[in-house]
Amino acid sequence: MWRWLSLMLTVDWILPLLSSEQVLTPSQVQRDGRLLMTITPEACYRGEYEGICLPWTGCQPVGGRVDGKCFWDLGECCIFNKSCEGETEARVSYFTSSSPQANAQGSCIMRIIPSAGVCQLRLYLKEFNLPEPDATGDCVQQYLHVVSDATSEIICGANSGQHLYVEINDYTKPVKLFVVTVKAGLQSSWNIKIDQLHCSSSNLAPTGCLQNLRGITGDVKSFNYNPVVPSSATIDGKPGTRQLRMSYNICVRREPGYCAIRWTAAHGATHAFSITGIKPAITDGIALNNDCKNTDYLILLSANVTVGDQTEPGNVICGFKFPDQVESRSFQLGVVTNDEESENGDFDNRGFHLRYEQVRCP
Ligand SMILES: [Ca+2]
Repeated sequence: MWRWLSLMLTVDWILPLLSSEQVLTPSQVQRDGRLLMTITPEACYRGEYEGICLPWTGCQPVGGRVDGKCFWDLGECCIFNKSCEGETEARVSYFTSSSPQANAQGSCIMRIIPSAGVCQLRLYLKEFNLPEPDATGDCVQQYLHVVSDATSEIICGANSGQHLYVEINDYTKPVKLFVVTVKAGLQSSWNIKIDQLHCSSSNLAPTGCLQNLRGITGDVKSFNYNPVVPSSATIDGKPGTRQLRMSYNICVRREPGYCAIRWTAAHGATHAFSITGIKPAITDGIALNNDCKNTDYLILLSANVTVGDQTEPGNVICGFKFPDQVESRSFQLGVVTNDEESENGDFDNRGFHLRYEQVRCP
């Protein structure tokens, strides 16, 4: 309450938005609405959607949809839910496939206008069901293409529950989210929550981390991970890969008093880890270091790899079975899925589903 009151007392531009007697010019509404969305911290929740609590009449002029009252009925809960050709400046918004044009051939575009001082977007894929990549990991039928002034990422496949951070160098440049549809007749669906993260936010991911995990324990899946056989086939008829052809870093936020991370296969199953096919050097499915040349692999720096009762240093991990455990003093997991796979040595890659546990300092 005090926050809102102090805003009302100290910021005189809020008063026109609370008064129905004054008529605002469009530019005033635009400017004041933007300031409101930037500095008013109150969130409101309606079902599974997060909105921003704005003073009366503050929502519709800035392109939101009013969904009930908030803040002891002093404000209205404003939700920014957009689809193709949508644009928003809101701190929290959604990009969905609700438009009839969503699966039409061509591009369905959403533009995010960052507020002053925004350094990153966090995209949470609440729902994300697009076609799988082809047998080599390229997204060819339909994909999400995220473009900021600092980065560009392409994602396809089934990725509900995944997230990614988007770096922004210059907040005056919009970030564009395209869903590009190449093949007609798809029935894809998506609902992406977009959070604008201010440069001073404690929720920022470290620079260079596409994904950022929190908590002492947790798990992580590769994009489009699924333990069943991939649907795409290679030219010799073997199952292709599920992994997207992309290289990125997964970071874990280090909790106070913890010095390392222990990584294991998420459920001990055969298909919790398969990022490389059968190569001569890989007999039991586990391969490390130099045996991972010219293939896809994970990087865990300052790590010890344990298989059975043997523990040895290892930083590069590939194959189709994860070691019993890998303990790393780094809080980053590098994923390298490039185009250097050996011919005929790589197929039926289902990706990875790993569990991590932070290890207390000695
Ligand atoms: Ca592979």
